[in-house]
Parts: sequence; structure tokens; C-alpha cells
Amino acid sequence: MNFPKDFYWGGATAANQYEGGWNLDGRGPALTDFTTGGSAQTNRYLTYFDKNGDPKKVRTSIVSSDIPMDVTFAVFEDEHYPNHMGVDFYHRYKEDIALFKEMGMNMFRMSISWSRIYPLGIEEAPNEEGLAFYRNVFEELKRNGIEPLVTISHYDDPAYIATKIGWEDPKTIDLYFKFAKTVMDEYCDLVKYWLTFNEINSMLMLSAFVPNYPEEKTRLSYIQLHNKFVASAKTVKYAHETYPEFVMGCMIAGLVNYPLTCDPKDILAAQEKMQNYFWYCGDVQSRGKYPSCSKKIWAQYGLDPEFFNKDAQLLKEGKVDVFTFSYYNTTCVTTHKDVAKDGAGNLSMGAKNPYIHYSDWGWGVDADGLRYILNEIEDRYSLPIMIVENGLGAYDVLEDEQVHDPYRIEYFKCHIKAMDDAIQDGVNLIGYTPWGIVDLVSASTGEMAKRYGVIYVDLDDEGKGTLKRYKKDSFDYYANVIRTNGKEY
Ligand code: BGP
Repeated sequence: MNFPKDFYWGGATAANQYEGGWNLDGRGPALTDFTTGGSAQTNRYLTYFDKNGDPKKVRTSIVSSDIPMDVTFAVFEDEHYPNHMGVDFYHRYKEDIALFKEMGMNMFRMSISWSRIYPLGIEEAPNEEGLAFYRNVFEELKRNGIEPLVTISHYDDPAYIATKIGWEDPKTIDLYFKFAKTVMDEYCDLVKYWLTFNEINSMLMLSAFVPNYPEEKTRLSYIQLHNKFVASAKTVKYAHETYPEFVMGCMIAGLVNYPLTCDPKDILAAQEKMQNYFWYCGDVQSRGKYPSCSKKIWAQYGLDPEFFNKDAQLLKEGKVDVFTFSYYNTTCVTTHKDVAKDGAGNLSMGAKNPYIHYSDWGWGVDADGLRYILNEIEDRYSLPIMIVENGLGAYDVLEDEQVHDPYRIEYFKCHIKAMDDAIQDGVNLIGYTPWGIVDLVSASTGEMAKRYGVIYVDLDDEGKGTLKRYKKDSFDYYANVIRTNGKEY
């Protein structure tokens, strides 16, 4: 057993999938109030009231700039929209935190809904009721000996900013920074661990994995991403200058690419994917500068290097203290069209790996890949590392108030073993917060059916259920891992 004695064992969530209370106490509309679940949501509709108070219907998952975002939104009873209620952490945080404590968790990852603090994103003063909610949650966590790990922005930009301004406009950098500064100042007595953006490299996901993705869109993504890097660096710099005790982190989607064959062309193709998609972002946030491959990428998309280089000093000053990432699966890259079988599932758009198995959603389960990427990150950055998302999305069945989920326990076992081995390899791993520790709304499907939790929530895809929490078998399993600090997994 190699886990250090002060290892963080926790669980992870995000406001837009967990919290609910979407229109309560002054919260404004967020991007994710409209877009969750991509194609799964195309038949859902939202109603908003226009300036004259007349109801208007819009199709969700399409955030059109024609929708006025400074209006009131309403959902009619027959228009259930999953993120709006999440699993009601907004009203049940005490109950959930009590379960976390019972499990022995000493860290809890959550995010702050930007539009709960600044409803449109552009206001001068923050929404006091929004601030009070998170203060109550953080105080409750502290009372229970649980360290909050806070993602400042997890996919839920205020809808007004997303549709009327956008990350391509540097104004958004200032709006984000105002939000980040507000919450860091407000909770500096309660929160020490902060992540600036969830999976910042997800902005490149479509360009990296969708064949023939329009170049123009990729170009825009690189511009928007750069502005996010600047916003992140400003935030980290401010935190370091103002609160030296803060630990600031990046958060990168850890999709690992392997070459499908030993053809050197495949090796190069896989390396390029990792450079363009993973290290490109990891380097800016952890080394404070773009990697050498950037020049080639910018040239490929006709981007002016000066746009990126003008912020070099700030990026250097905004280096993070801890490298955090999500890890679910690996995928294969090949130049051999004949041997490539399409992967299924939204994160597995490469070729299928015959040596691993796949989840019901086509995500490749590969614990060795975790050990592999942990070693790579260690070698490249020499920073403390946390795995802030990991887990198996599966169909669970509640029967006689019990959920038997041996498949999830199996998943935990091999991934925790991989962590143990990686620590022995020399990796400075300091924490693990598996995803959706309480069942919550899936980001890719927008539904409840894809569950990750060790705590079951009685809620179905149509929003029916008591919202009651039940401990799954994996709850006891994980509690024992924590109790023995990873000796028994
Ligand atoms: C990550 C996101 C999370 C979470 C997770 C699982 O990419 O940061 O928000 O949802 O993936 O994804 P899904 O819910 O689609 O299974």
C-alpha cells in the first residue's frame, strides 16, 4: 500500500448536473439550462416569458442568439428538463454531506453556478442569496471535516454571456475574473483548493475527434480557449498574490490516445493527438507557456502567433500548483482505415481497442491507461496530481431499497490499484474524487439512467421519483477503502 497518509479521498459533482434550484433565489439562466445532453435533448422545449409577459417556446439544446437571455424562463409541468432540478442538492446538501461524512470522505469537489452569483454575468454586484447558499454548503462541509475542492466554472457560463458576448470577446475574460475574484474573496476562509475551469481542453474535443470538423470552427475554438487560459492565469495570479495558502489547479479531460498498431505512422498520429489535445492545454496551465507544437497548429489554422504571444508574461505568472484531470477511458488512433473499427460513445470516437472492454455507453475501461497517463504527467510537470473525475457510468437497479453494483466495485478496484502502482512508480498523487459520487444528471445524455454514484438517487429520466438517497453496495466498498487509506481495495 502506497497511499500517503494525508491522501484526499473524495467525490466529485458539478452544479449544473447536481444542484437544481435553477430558477430560485435570483439565479439567472445558464448555458447548461438549455444544452445538456446534446442530441438526447433535441425534443425538449423550454418556455420563456418575453418582455410583454407573453410565453414563448424554444427548443432546447440549440442556444440561439435570437433568444433574449434577459427574460424570465419557466418550465411547464410536462416539460421536464433534467438539469433544472439536478438531484436537488440545493435543498438536500445537509443530507448528502452527512452521507459523505459517514463514508469517511475528506474532500468534496463541487462547482459554483456562475449565474447564481451573477445572473446574467454582467451585473455590478453579486446576488447575495447565491453567495449565502454556497457559504452554507462550505460551512456544512467544514463542520463535517470535509475539504471543499471548488471548480469555479464547470460548463455553465451564464446564458447571456454565452449567447451575447462569447469567449472570443476579451470582455468575457474580465467578467469571468470578476466572478472568480468575488467567490475567492467571499470564501477565502472556507475554501483552499480551486480549479479554474472544468476540462478546459474539451473546447478542442470536436476538432480533435470529429472527422472533417469545419476549420473555421476549430480556429474559433483556439481563440476562445486562449481567452480562457488568460482568464485562468489572471485568477491564479490574483490568488497567489492575495491568498498564498490557496492551491490552484487546472482541470484537463484526460482522454489518452494509443497508437492502434506499431506502424510508426500510427505512433506519430497518436503522439500528435496527445500534443494537440492534451499537452497543449496542460503545458499552458502547468508550465506557463505554449508547447513547441503550437506554432505548427496556429499556422495550420491561419492564426496569428502574436494573438497568443501577447499574453506570454501573464501565462507565466498564472501557473497552477496542482495538476488535476478527469480519467474515464482511452482510445486508439490509426492511419489504417481498414483495421479501424469505429468506437461508440461520445468520448470514444477513435478505433476500438481489442484488449480492453467497453461500458454500456461505449467508453473503454482501461485502468492501466490511468497508471500510464499518471506517469506521463508526473514526468512532464513534476506537480502534485489529483484525479478529480473517474468512474463507471452504468444502469443500476433499485430493489428492496438496495442496489447491487459489483461492476462498479470492480471498476474501482482496478483503478485504485492503478493509482497505488503509479504512486509506487514515483507519481506524486495526492487525491482522488470519483465522479458523480451521488447519482446525478449525465452531461452527455442529459438523463439519469447513466449513473456513477455510490449513492443512488430515486429519480428517473422524466423527473419522477422521490429523490430519496440509498447507499449502493459500492458505498460500503469505498468507505472501507477510505477507512484503510487504500490498504484494502
Ligand atoms: C466529464 C464532465 C462531467 C461528467 C463526466 C461524465 O467530461 O466533466 O461533467 O458529466 O464527464 O460524463 P457523462 O455524464 O456524459 O457520462
